[in-house]
Amino acid sequence: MATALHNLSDYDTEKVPDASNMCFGIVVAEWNKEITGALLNGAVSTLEKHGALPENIHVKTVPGSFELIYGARQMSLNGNYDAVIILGCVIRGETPHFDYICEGVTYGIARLNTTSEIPIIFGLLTTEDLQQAKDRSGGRLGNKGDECAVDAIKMAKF
Ligand code: RBF
Repeated sequence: MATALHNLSDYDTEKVPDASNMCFGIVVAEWNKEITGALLNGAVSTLEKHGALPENIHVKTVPGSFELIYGARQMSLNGNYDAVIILGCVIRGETPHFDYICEGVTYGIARLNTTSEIPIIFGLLTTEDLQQAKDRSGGRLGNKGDECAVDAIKMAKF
């Protein structure tokens, strides 16, 4: 999570491996589309900045964050990817759904990482309000999509 001391887009470019021979899957949730679209733009542009070819970045959409687990699993089984990134945004509402969805996705993606042959990178923003989500999707605290792209490249190399 971004803090006042950590900008999500701030990283040492020297320490990022070359991604020109890597292939990435990205699963993005349609809920809070304005935010997830900005996360996606950040992830794709950062992957490309480090050499990934546009034809080697495949994007699939799912309705909501809960479906990111299934989407990531399908992409991981596909066999064509070096890493998969999930991108979603859950904003706390007036219902307990926030906690259920956040816990469900966190557990589902964590579990997938123990069974999948490839790393699944966790790009789920869980915020109190829309402003916090904007701050972390290209606003004053950078872009979680950038961070996920860098992590995906590093983990693909790992
Ligand atoms: N999906 C999100 O990605 N972000 C949300 O903030 C979000 N809020 C939800 C709130 C409620 C009350 C419900 C029922 C669903 C919400 N979803 C949200 C959708 C959820 O991830 C999933 O797509 C649906 O529950 C269908 O499985």
